[in-house]
Amino acid sequence: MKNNISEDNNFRCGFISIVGRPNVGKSTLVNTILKNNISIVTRKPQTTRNRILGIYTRLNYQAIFIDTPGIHINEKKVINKMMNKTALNAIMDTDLNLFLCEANRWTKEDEVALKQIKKSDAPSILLLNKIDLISPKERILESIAKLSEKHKFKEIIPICAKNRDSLNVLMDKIPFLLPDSPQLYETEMLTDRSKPFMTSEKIREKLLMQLNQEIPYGLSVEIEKFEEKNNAIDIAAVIWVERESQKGIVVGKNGNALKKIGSSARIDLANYFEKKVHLKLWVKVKENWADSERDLRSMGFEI
Ligand SMILES: Nc1nc2c(ncn2[C@@H]2O[C@H](COP(=O)(O)OP(=O)(O)OP(=O)(O)O)[C@@H](O)[C@H]2O)c(=O)[nH]1
Ligand SMILES: [Mg+2]
Repeated sequence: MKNNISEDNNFRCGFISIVGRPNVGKSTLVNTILKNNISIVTRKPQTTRNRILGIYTRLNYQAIFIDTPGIHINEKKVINKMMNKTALNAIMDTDLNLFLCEANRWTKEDEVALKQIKKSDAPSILLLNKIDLISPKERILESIAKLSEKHKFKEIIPICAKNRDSLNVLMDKIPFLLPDSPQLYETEMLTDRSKPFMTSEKIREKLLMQLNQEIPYGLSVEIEKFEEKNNAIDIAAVIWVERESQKGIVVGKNGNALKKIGSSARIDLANYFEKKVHLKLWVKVKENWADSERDLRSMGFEI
């Protein structure tokens, strides 16, 4: 065992799955806890597509947060089934579930997500997120009363995932909810995901942010080159679309849309990696890739 991994007998370490319907703030919560943007966040539902670990290490414990895709209804394509399965696997194989919902909104999809939570043997804490949007604040108490009847939650905690200060109540409880176990990941590690994966996600984030309607859901980003030098990183990436007609929209008039996406991705990546970034983007068509298990596998999705 490497000497920067604790072998202390009193150490606690475990997995904490963050689950809920799309758009409730799961990735925001992981990023705020870790003080690092390891998981992409947008205003659009179904942003996260994979299981992403956020590793939080303290002197006597290591909490391994699992960010998951939002559990959703209308599984239109294989990718949707894969996303829901990823979330369910995280629920079933964990030490603790953090079940997120919006404090002022309970939908059919929340109900579906709760049904999955009920299948887990692990305890679940209900987090009522986005309390900053609630006024008057007494309304939070009404939500707590209503939701406490739905399941035997270990705790119900109102939070604002965007603001770390509001997470104190939750973070104080975390170490006590983890099993006795040696440290699993090295102290410096923040995520299990590779730099090329983070890069493809940050490019996809810009696509999601800048393109409207349905198109972003038909997009995937594959890194073809990731060469890190002393002061710079050379990156080449392919943006896969599902149909020829989508290609024109992503590229835009005179290539303007793609230029804008490339430039905001480059700035973000340079900040994230703290290096100069050279970024080349191509748009290619792979017919209906999101509905093909084979294509999804070849693009690195875990099915
Ligand atoms: N006002 C407010 N907005 C929030 C809060 N937490 C998250 N958001 C916003 O909610 C939107 C969705 O956040 P995400 O973190 O991407 O949500 P998610 O649950 O990971 O979504 P999926 O990956 O699609 O399942 C973003 O616009 C966030 O900025 C919060 O505490 N308050
Ligand atoms: Mg997310």
